[in-house]
Amino acid sequence: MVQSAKAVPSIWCPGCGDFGVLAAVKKAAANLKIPNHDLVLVGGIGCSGSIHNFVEVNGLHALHGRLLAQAVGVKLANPTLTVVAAGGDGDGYAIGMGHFMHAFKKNASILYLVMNNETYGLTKGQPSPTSPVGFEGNIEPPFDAILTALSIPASNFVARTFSGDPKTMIQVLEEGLKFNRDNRGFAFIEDLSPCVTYNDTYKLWREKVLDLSSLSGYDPTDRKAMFRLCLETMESGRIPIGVMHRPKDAAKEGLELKLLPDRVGPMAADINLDANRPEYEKLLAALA
Ligand SMILES: Cc1ncc(C[n+]2csc(CCOP(=O)(O)OP(=O)(O)O)c2C)c(N)n1
Ligand code: SF4
Ligand SMILES: [Mg+2]
Repeated sequence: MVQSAKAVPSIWCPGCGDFGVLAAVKKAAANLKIPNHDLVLVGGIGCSGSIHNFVEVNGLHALHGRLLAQAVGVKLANPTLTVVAAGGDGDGYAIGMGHFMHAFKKNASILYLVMNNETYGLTKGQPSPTSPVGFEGNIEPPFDAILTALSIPASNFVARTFSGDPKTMIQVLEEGLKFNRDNRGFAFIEDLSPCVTYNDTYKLWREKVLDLSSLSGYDPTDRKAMFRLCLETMESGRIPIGVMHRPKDAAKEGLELKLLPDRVGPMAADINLDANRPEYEKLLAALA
């Protein structure tokens, strides 16, 4: 159920990286002057997925791993809304993996914000698809969402941020939201958001993150070069952060424009019976 509710006090552990994300979302929305009633947060299942309860906007608590389908539905119902889907690495990259891959191809102008803490925080610290080998008995190599995003040749915005660097997070979020509001398509931001209770990676990540924009040859419009740069950075033991893909041109590729060229979703469509009767008769005739 979509609800516009008063924010409630957060249930997160003190120091959780998700607080940085919450603050950055509020700040980016304020900087872009997005009215609260035009912003919809669709939360996944997990600690991170409760983010919509802590900010006074329209909120929807989705099914586990199905937040993208529900966020795309909200956008297509009313394309004037700014829609942010927000959840965890378990929600997005395990049960939600099928939807994750297709979201890049569908390319609806929504922002998907994954708070990656490399664990299932809410269920008390089991390994997730991004956990390193050895974490809580994990024997599988970790999955990298940025490399996956770069492997799909669609005109998306792709970036990774770190909760320990709020200034950059706000800038990147603003760019992603603007990308959506210009109907340019899907924006994916993975935030490295430590779970201080079950996997406190603040110190490690502070040492390991490397902002790719500081490197020579950095060009986020060149997908191939960025794939190589990310891979090489990871092979050198660092974690790449920054904007990893930004389409060269400003084409408006959002799914909502392809399906609703006049930008009127069902929410604002004229459902008056008489006005729609000729179209209805035409449909019936085509079926005869
Ligand atoms: C269908 C279903 N399967 C499993 C669960 C149990 N469950 C709740 S949250 C969660 C994973 C949470 O991990 P993540 O998405 O990384 O969020 P975090 O708590 O780390 O922010 C799981 C497996 C569930 N709620 N529903
Ligand atoms: S368990 Fe971890 S992810 Fe969940 S609120 Fe606490 S610190 Fe954050
Ligand atoms: Mg998690």
